[in-house]
Amino acid sequence: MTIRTVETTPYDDQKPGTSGLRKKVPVFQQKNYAENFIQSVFDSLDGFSGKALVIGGDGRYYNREVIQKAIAIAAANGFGKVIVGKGGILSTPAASHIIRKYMAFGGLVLSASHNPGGPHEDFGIKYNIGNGGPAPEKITDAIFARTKAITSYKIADMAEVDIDRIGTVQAGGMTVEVIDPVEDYAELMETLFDFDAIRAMFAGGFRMRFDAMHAVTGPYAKEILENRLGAPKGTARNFVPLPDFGGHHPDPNLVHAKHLYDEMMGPDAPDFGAASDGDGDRNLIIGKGIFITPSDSLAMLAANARLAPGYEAGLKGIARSMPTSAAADRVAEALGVGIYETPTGWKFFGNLLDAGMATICGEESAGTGSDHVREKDGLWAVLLWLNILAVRKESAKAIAEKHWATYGRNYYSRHDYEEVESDAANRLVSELRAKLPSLPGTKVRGLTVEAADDFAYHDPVDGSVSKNQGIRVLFEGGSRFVIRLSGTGTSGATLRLYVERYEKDRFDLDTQQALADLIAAADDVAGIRSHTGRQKPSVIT
Ligand code: G16
Repeated sequence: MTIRTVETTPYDDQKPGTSGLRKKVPVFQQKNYAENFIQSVFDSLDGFSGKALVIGGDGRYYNREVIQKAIAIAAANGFGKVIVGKGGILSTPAASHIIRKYMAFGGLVLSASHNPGGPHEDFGIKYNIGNGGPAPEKITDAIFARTKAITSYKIADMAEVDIDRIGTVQAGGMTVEVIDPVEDYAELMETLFDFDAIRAMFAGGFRMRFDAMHAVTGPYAKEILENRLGAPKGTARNFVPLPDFGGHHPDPNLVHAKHLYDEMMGPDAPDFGAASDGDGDRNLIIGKGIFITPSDSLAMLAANARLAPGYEAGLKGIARSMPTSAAADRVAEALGVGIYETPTGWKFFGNLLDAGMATICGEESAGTGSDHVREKDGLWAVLLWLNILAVRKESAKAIAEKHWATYGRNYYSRHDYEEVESDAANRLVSELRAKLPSLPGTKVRGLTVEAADDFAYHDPVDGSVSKNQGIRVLFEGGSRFVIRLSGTGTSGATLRLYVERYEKDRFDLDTQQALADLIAAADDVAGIRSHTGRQKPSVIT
């Protein structure tokens, strides 16, 4: 086997964001762009010689090409084995599980998550470490530094590997094993949930709709929901993964999964509706007649987790990202377990999970998961809900209403201003940051500011500090708004405004009306409309 060393020039825009490097496909198609990044990943790691690397993606456009490049670069760099999902497919949580189960050194996850796919849409590469989770900042910082200095990459001269045939072959001087992407993951789910109880619920006529949005969860949902749990054929919709997701955004929210929402609010709604995103780590939960926000879902899952066999022993703790509502905090308090507030990004949960400090984690951005893997997991959240519904024998709506009656309700919404001009967005943030010291004690729209800061996270496990993770303005009485710039977009800047208000007694208010004063206060304080030139957000969830 010949190894070629190819000279290259660095790109200056390969900084990994909230979740790996995400760019438009034509950017990735530039000469050596993917090669540079993959080599920079390997150059930032130590001790992988002879070890296994997992490679898989969400099947989006350009997935197959980059998988072949990654295999050849891994071979040239001395990996002993590559484990690839058949067809290049592995959902992000399944990739995390495979890394852990087969004790691989790490993995490359090729995905741009919920972003659209296609020749002019998004692609992404993320490196996950041996615990199965996204690389922590010290590794992503090293990768970025390397991308700016790289002068060559190594690649094996080898024929393309047939990734559509399950089995093991020798190629490029290493072992390449092509695996069924679903089997291991489905087995893991069977160890966590009461499949008999869920099967009995379906047998009793329970109706569910799962929208895979033509993305990676389709084959997982078909196998688990329909084949193993006996849900009627047709329960999983849009289950064939397509390279362009059928031309849609595979983003399970109220905008891109509006058809599901409308069905669930309609007169003949099924009992339960759910959807997952491009790479299978996000989830949308809609009961008959009720949308459950991701923040509420986290709290409700945590409060009821003991009903599932995998969590019978109780939770060690709960972790949520800072912009996620405090609904889970009240559950943690009632359970007498720790609650941890981390920056946005699943990578920040890794240490807490590894240290056994948290069992369940969640984010407002439709991500929920547990210590079974080190990624958020869309289908896991759906199965935990099904397990809870099967045991409690109540509707999702009844469960939500009882939850609020017990803990109170955190009205919550996120407003996204997408593709804002980057300079304008940065100006808004820096002006707001400069204002922070003068805000406490002032009154806006009848609300008194109690505290205002730029969130900094002190990791309780390794002591690392992550600064500037989102601006918080907290009002007396527990309401707040948070402003931060997204780290996952690929064009311009996306400004996110998160608003939250806690109510002890009123649970039937319209969310946007309940939050109207706070939304107006955020605009007064931050000048969102004047800076962005937008009169309203692009997406409200
Ligand atoms: C990624 C991260 C999440 C984060 C989300 C949104 O999710 O894994 O932790 O909450 O992005 O991040 P941002 O607000 O910076 O856009 P995914 O599903 O895109 O991989």
